[in-house]
Amino acid sequence: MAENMNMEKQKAILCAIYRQGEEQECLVSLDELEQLADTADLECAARLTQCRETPDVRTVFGKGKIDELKEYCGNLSADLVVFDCELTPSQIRSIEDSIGDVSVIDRSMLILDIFAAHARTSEGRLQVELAQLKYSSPRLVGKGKSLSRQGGSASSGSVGARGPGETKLEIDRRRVREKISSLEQELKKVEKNRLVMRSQRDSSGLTKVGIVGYTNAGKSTLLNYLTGAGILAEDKLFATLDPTTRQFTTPNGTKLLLTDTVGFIRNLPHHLIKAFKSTLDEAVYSDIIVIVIDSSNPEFASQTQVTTQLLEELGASGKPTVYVFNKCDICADRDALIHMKSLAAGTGTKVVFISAKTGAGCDALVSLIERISMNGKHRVVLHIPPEDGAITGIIYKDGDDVEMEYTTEGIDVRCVADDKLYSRIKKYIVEES
Ligand SMILES: Nc1nc2c(ncn2[C@@H]2O[C@H](COP(=O)(O)OP(=O)(O)OP(=O)(O)O)[C@@H](O)[C@H]2O)c(=O)[nH]1
Ligand SMILES: [Mg+2]
Repeated sequence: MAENMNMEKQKAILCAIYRQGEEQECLVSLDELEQLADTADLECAARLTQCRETPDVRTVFGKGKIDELKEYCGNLSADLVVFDCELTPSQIRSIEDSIGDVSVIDRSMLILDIFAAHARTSEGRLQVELAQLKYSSPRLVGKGKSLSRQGGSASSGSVGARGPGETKLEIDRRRVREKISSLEQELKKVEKNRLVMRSQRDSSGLTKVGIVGYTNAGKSTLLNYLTGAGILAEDKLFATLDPTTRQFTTPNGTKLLLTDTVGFIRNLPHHLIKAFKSTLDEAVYSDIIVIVIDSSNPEFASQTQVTTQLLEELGASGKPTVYVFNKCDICADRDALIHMKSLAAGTGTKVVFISAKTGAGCDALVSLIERISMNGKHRVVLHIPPEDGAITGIIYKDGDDVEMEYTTEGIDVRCVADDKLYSRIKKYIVEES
């Protein structure tokens, strides 16, 4: 976030608990929390973990660990404590009371903060502001945290203080409720626009391709490579929040609509999924789903699982799907990739290896998408002698993308034909792709 570039970074302590035997998962999740913190321009000063079966109802950590956290906060002059698990408002208050003058937030609040900084469209901003009001504001009543910023605008302020609302902390519940319902109404209006745009896209008859995947997998880079969309693509989590759709014409002339969407992440809280339902629906309403996978990330298999599970929850499973193993230019673990490929083959999912950065493999991806979109149809070039001109009526009626050129030697036709039409026009075919 450029606005913080000249400011000293806030120091954060990352905290997590894990059950016996689940330390590894906990560390992976903490690595990701650190990446989230980095995206939010926080410096990770320390990590604290504790093995316990259930979180302490009041303070998540037990008494001894909380004292240790307090000591860390003092010694490291920490500004913020981020818990990887979801915290209740009262847990936040209790932890803050126990550790002194340091703000406490959870993973969801951190993600919301990043969303607030990255939302560009009015729909994105409304979604974030609403989610912040519903989720963060009851949690931001701890000490020292003002709700002084306009929610959704990333102009200034620090993490944990980046709350929604128009007045100070004292904003009363009634006003919050009013604000929520007015935002919901505004959002409904904006969502209507999205529905109109979607139905326009539906009526275009073009195949819709949803580019989905774990955050930072390279979705925007892929859309940029194919269409020159100029979307911000960077080594940060949730660089993209608002979906972008671009038309793309394959070398064979098939027109596709490609949509880049918000990335997925493990433990994405349900309220966030709900808040971003209308944007995530862009993927659900696609005809073909392209799942971009960062094959250079050691966690790519679990990330793919998170993605497919979320797609299932959103109701997008069962569509023709392509696994795109991206970043092959820097991928280290070829054995793991081969293993994934065989797993994918077992489910009937098509697999392509690419580098969206160098463009390697992208041609193969495009022709695969094209083949799926043709769904058994044939793109053909015909030459029809003048005496058989009557067949053009049938081609116009049953064919797609029909182009005809009349010459003295006959009629040159380009079209897309299903099996039935194909068998009738077979003898005129001069080229097929
Ligand atoms: N080496 C290499 N880097 C890549 C490739 N594709 C993307 N990247 C890099 O990976 C980072 C993330 O790329 P994005 O396109 O922003 O990823 P995204 O999936 O859109 O991420 P979010 O919008 O944050 O969910 C950027 O720094 C890209 O330059 C690739 O094929 N090879
Ligand atoms: Mg992106």
